[in-house]
Amino acid sequence: MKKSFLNLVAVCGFSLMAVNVYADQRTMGMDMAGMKMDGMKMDKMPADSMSAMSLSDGVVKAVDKENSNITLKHGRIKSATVEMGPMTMSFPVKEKALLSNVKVGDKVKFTVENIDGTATVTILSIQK
Ligand SMILES: [Cu+2]
Repeated sequence: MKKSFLNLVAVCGFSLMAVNVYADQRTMGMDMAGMKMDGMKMDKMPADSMSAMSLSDGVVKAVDKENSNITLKHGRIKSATVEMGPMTMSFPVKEKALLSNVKVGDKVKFTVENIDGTATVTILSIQK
């Protein structure tokens, strides 16, 4: 349930929408008494609801599909959970599928979030 919820937020990109989905899921979770999920959801929520609004610019320097890793020369990053200046560095991606169409040299817009202490690319879109 957590995974599909995160995907939905990433796709819809509207924080208001995300809050509504969150409210529904939370109610549902409480109805299914005994499911211990409220604390986890509450921690995750602020980052997810804001991530779509904080895209950064980057240029792809390397793609490592096997290890779900991408190297980006990036501009300033300021997402809900990650902030850093411009540099070239590699990031793990949240889902392998994010790398399916991207090539070295592509310009991208992306979002990085702190997932379990690691700056991870959660949204990646290729700019034409
Ligand atoms: Cu960096």
